[in-house]
Amino acid sequence: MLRLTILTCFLFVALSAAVNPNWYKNAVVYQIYPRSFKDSNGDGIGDLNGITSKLEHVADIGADAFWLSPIYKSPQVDFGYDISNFTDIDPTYGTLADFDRLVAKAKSLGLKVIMDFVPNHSSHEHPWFKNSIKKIKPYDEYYVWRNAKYVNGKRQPPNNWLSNFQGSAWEWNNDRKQYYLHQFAAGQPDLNYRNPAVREEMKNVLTFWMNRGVSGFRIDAINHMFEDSQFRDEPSANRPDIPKNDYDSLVHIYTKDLNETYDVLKTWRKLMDDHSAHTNTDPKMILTEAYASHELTVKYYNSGSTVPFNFMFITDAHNSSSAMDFKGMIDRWMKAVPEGKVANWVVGNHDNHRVASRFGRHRADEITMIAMILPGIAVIYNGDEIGMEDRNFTYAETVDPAGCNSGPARYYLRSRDPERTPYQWDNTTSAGFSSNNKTWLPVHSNYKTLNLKHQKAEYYSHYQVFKSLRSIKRQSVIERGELKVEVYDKRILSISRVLGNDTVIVMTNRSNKPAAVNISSRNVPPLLIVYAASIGSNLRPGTLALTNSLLVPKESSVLFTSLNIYWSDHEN
Ligand SMILES: *[C@@H]1O[C@H](CO)[C@@H](O)[C@H](O)[C@H]1NC(C)=O
Ligand SMILES: *[C@@H]1O[C@H](CO)[C@@H](O)[C@H](O)[C@H]1NC(C)=O
Ligand SMILES: *[C@@H]1O[C@H](CO)[C@@H](O)[C@H](O)[C@H]1NC(C)=O
Ligand SMILES: *[C@@H]1O[C@H](CO)[C@@H](O)[C@H](O)[C@H]1NC(C)=O
Ligand SMILES: *[C@@H]1O[C@H](CO)[C@@H](O)[C@H](O)[C@H]1NC(C)=O
Ligand SMILES: *[C@@H]1O[C@H](CO)[C@@H](O)[C@H](O)[C@H]1NC(C)=O
Ligand SMILES: *[C@@H]1O[C@H](CO)[C@@H](O)[C@H](O)[C@H]1NC(C)=O
Ligand SMILES: *[C@@H]1O[C@H](CO)[C@@H](O)[C@H](O)[C@H]1NC(C)=O
Ligand SMILES: *[C@H]1O[C@H](CO)[C@@H](O)[C@H](O)[C@H]1NC(C)=O
Ligand SMILES: *[C@H]1O[C@H](CO)[C@@H](O)[C@H](O)[C@H]1NC(C)=O
Repeated sequence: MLRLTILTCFLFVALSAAVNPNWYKNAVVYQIYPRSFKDSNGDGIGDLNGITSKLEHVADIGADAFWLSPIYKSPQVDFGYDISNFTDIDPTYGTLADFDRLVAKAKSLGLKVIMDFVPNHSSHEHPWFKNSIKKIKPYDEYYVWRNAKYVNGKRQPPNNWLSNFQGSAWEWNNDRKQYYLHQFAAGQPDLNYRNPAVREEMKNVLTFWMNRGVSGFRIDAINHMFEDSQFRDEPSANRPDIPKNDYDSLVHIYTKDLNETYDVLKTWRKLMDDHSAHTNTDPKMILTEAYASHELTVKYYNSGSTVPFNFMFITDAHNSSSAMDFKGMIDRWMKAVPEGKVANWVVGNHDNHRVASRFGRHRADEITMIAMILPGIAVIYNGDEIGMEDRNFTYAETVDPAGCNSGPARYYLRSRDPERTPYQWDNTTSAGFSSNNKTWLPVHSNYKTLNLKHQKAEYYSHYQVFKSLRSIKRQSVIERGELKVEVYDKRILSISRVLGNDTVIVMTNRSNKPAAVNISSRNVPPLLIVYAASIGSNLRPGTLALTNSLLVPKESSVLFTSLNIYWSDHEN
């Protein structure tokens, strides 16, 4: 008896330590925006202990991993994307000990932690930059310094490059008597990746966090890492409609997507693979952010990225996209994913308007539905699982530098505050986000009815839809089934997955009229069942549907499955 127990224990340990090389292939990755997730100390700003206290929710909605927007030490010029110490936690969010507790709890819930990594620049308050200004070795060449150009005796930046946050990308430093490059805020000097010492420093940063239990990195704006070594002027985009100092007024051929980026990424992939091999842990996930062309995005796959973010549903799809447009986009992506790699579908993030606001409230679940039944990884922004919406901001309320720097006439085109408001947990003070009634960004006024607690109590809500989508994503038909993307009646987008007798179909009505589709001549069972439907469609889960007249209510989406799938999911 004792021997059996020992044997069982041994087996259990052996099993739990087993590496799962495929863990990410059908994963849901959840983005947490720490400032807005949960405030534990009443200062009105979210923090690590707040996140730790809410990890049960992340596990409940079935995330496999979550990525944290930056929590590093930072003067918060760009809310944490300006880092003054890459191996420390900002006191606003907590301490390294808090971080260790967060990782331990995540592990106990089976969740992997992914850190945001902001390699292109540091804060101007980083000791490296302070030493670089004074030309103290080895820091003198840690940043991109250039001499001024003098035109008619007047000091000018070395070239015409523009910052993503408007205006010249060069800032004069009066101590060093040179300009430094900043592709974002002036408080975010770009690191010089042509310097091997900088590349080594950044590898040490990655190792520091992996040793603390981190399972991967989301690499911010990776395509801005290198600039032209000859510092040539960028050509005009010929856009008379936008101001001359707007980032979009130039074509960024010398400051974006340079080939050297891919080589650095390969060295990071190797570093992470070696770490996993030494520690006998699951492969690390690398997510890369690059608002780049389709072809370039795909190049990141071959340089070690697990998830070169597919922003198709953010940048290409919009409210008025037709069923045919959707089919075109999805087919193009599926074709581009290299053999052996997995597709990914980003529903939303902290830099873009919320999905419920981009597509309209009644379509809040549509993109998630599509993302969850397509093959590969779904990336979800916190709050989208309950259909949170953008909040309107006045210029005076705006705090995002991208908005503030654009001025009162244009701030709303650039500001990312609307999608960053605090998470709506319940209907108490500040939506349960904070005990403080004043929060760093105001809570959306709709929180009394739009909140997690309310939706959990409802029979049918965005939360319930999300849960059922997560549940179906675990089925092998989603993991391995054949994919077909079709258009019926010019208006209905149909995405189906078939594996043996298992059938899953999402039908989405891209028009404003209801439609009945007859797909009985296709290779599908004659009888399907409604598994989930858009909130507001009045279609109840469990309703039977004949394949020869599938009703898709106006402006909504329905997820049908074969009966065997439905029953296998509902029997317990
Ligand atoms: C960053 O913070 C760590 C604490 O984790 C500290 O030991 C280190 O000296 C700091 N590094 C710099 C460059 O300030
Ligand atoms: C970048 O690499 C590709 C091949 O991978 C090559 O065709 C191209 O010319 C390179 N671009 C530059 C500017 O070197
Ligand atoms: C999307 O289009 C529908 C009409 O089809 C409209 O009612 C709705 O307001 C639009 N939503 C957004 C966010 O533009
Ligand atoms: C937000 O502002 C836009 C543009 O001014 C307006 O159309 C919209 O109705 C506003 N929404 C809310 C919820 O106030
Ligand atoms: C807040 O929600 C609770 C249920 O969670 C409900 O009983 C109560 O009436 C709500 N209060 C308001 C003001 O909406
Ligand atoms: C916030 O709380 C303070 C103190 O309880 C109170 O005086 C104030 O009116 C409240 N403000 C709002 C907007 O609820
Ligand atoms: C499909 O269903 C039929 C009838 O129920 C059954 O005979 C067959 O074995 C099933 N096929 C698979 C691949 O499960
Ligand atoms: C559906 O299509 C099939 C095959 O084309 C046809 O036989 C059937 O009559 C159609 N059913 C309806 C209700 O239109
Ligand atoms: C540089 O920083 C900006 C602003 O935070 C960010 O958007 C961009 O992606 C970063 N680039 C790299 C290569 O990290
Ligand atoms: C799509 O929605 C429109 C209006 O919202 C409706 O008229 C049309 O019948 C719907 N199509 C289907 C197939 O349900």
